[in-house]
Amino acid sequence: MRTALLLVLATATDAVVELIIDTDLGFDVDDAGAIAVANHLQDLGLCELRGVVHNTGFVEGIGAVDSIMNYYGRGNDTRAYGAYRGAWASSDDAQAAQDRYASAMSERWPSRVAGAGDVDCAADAYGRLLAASANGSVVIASIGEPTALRDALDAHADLFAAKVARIVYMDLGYNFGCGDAAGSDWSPWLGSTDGCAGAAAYVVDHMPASVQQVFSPAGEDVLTGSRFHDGDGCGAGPAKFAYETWTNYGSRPSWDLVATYYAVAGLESLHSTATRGSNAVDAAGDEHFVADAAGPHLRVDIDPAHNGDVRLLDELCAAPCRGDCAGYEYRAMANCYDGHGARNLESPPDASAGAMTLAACLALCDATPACGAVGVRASGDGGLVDCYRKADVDLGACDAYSPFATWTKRA
Ligand SMILES: [Ca+2]
Repeated sequence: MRTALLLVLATATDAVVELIIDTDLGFDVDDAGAIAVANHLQDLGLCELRGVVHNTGFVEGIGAVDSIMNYYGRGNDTRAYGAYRGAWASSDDAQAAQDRYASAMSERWPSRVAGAGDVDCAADAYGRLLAASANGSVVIASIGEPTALRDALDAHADLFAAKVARIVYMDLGYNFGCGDAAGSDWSPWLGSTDGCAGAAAYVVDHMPASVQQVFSPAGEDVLTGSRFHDGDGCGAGPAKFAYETWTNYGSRPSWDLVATYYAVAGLESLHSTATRGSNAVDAAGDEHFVADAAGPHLRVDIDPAHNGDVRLLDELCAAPCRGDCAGYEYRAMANCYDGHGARNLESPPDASAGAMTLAACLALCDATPACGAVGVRASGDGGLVDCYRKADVDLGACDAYSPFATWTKRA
């Protein structure tokens, strides 16, 4: 029997996480998913995405970042961006290898950033973003090679010590080993490791002791993308486009989405456990983690029994929010209607209130006295949803595994 997946978002904590994402978007697609997830988490009131820094020599990478941010209504301040401008992954071959969806994305979804030259260099961007943040408030999701981090740490170690509470690295051989170069001077994917070699060891060794360093190898067995294609398909926008393009309508492990989710929702989210220890990183980027209750580092991973439940990330990418959804709780694949866990409020009862943004649909529910939830499904490919207001919702009695999702008002 197929088990219904009714997934609940992490409960909001008092502190809203001030998030910076440090990404190598382009070669792989999970960076696009991670930025979409962060935008959804901000829509839910769980974080403030202060900035995004791109960390390879792929010129168009930060423009694709801006396409995603624009889609979620957050692309209007290019000072929130930075881009690495050194040698790493900057050759013509490396540019081509990293343009798996980025330039096509920027053609379809507008970006005011044509390339790395339109934004500050990464170290300067870190300096400005950190200087503008409260002490001890910033969490960094490092989901690429730590080249920009190395440059920023070299220039602004004092700001890292003062402003950064935690950094969550998606580590392993691709990111810490400069595109799987494994200590050689050549990545099989991106060519010369000039500009990247030794960056991971430098960053881990030089990060101020006050910054909690967390290593997240998780996500290999959590697949993202299928929700875009199941049944009627869900969602819209540039992240969906990136997954469809990169995976050829398949799915892809969720390393960067998991690390970004941890950065916002904490290390016990996603059925995960953090182990304290000491992680020694050598010049090749190889890691040697030793569990130690008094160690300075944390390594976090998902309970393998729950990999399927972490499909939540897929749902976040598929459900277009784009606005303030903080007063509502998301239930994936729940379809509630007359006789099936809810009372329909539309007229006629099975009609839709119309196609609109999810935020507009929730606002419509707020303005309707009896409304306790909305059911939504993707409406066309413009990022809108068909909106159905509901009363008297009993989620346990709703149909599951449908193209609908239900957002219930928080108590
Ligand atoms: Ca990445």
